[in-house]
Amino acid sequence: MYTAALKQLETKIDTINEEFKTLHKYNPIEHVSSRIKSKQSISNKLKKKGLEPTHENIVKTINDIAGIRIICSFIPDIFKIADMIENMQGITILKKKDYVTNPKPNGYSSYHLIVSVPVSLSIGTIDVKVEIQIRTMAMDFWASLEHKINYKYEKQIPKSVKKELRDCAKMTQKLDKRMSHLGRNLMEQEEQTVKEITTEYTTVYTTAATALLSENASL
Ligand code: 0O2
Repeated sequence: MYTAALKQLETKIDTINEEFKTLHKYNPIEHVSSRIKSKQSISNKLKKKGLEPTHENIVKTINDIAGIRIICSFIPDIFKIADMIENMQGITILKKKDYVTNPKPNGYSSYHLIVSVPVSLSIGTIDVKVEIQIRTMAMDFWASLEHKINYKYEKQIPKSVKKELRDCAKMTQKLDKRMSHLGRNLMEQEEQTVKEITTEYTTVYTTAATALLSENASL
C-alpha cells in the first residue's frame, strides 16, 4: 500500500512539473526521489519514541514509512510546489513543518508535508500516510552530508563538528538566498510571458464560445 501511495503521488508531482514547464517555461523541480523506510530504521524510530514494535504503533506513529523528496532550484519554488500539492484533489494534508522559514537549531532546512493518499485495495480503500520533503539542492547537500556524519558518529557528534555543521548550514542559507535573488529576475520575465499566454487563451476561448452561442441561437 505504501508503494501504491508513492506511485500515485509521483504521477501527481510529475503533472505539476509538466504544467509548470508549459506555463512558466522553466523546470522548478530538479529531481524527485522516493523510498520506503527500512525495517531497521522503523524499529530505531520506535525505540527512540519509547514504543514497542507493534503494527499499530508503526501505522499510528511513524509518518514517513513512505517518503518522497522533491529537490527544487530556488527557495520560492519550494513554497509554490507546496502550495500546488496542498491544493491537489484527492489528497489530505495532515501536517506541515516549515523548516525553511524556521530552520532546526542544528541548521536543518526543508519543507515537510505529511499527506494522506487513498489507496484502493481488493479489501477496500485505505488512507496511507506519505511524508513529502521539499528542499533546494543546497539544503539537500547539507542534509545528506549531515545524515552521513550523524551515522558515522552514531548520533554522538562532537561539539566542534556540530558547530562546523551549523556554520555550513548558514553558508548554504546565504547561497540559497543569493541564488534565489538571481532566480527572481528570471521568474519575473517568465511571469510576464504567463500573463501574455493567459490573455491569449482567454481571448481564444471567449471568441470560440461566442461563435458557438450565436450558432446555437440561429439553429
Ligand atoms: P531518515 O533516516 O532520513 O528516514 P514526527 O513524529 O513527525 O514529529 P519526525 O518524523 O522525526 O517526528 O519528524 P521530522 O523532524 O520532520 O523528521 C522527519 C525526517 O526529516 C527525518 O526522518 C529526516 O529524513 C529528516 N530530518 C529531520 N531533521 C533532520 C536533521 O536534523 N538532519 C537531517 N539530515 N535530516 C533530518 P528520520 O526518520 O529521522 O531519518
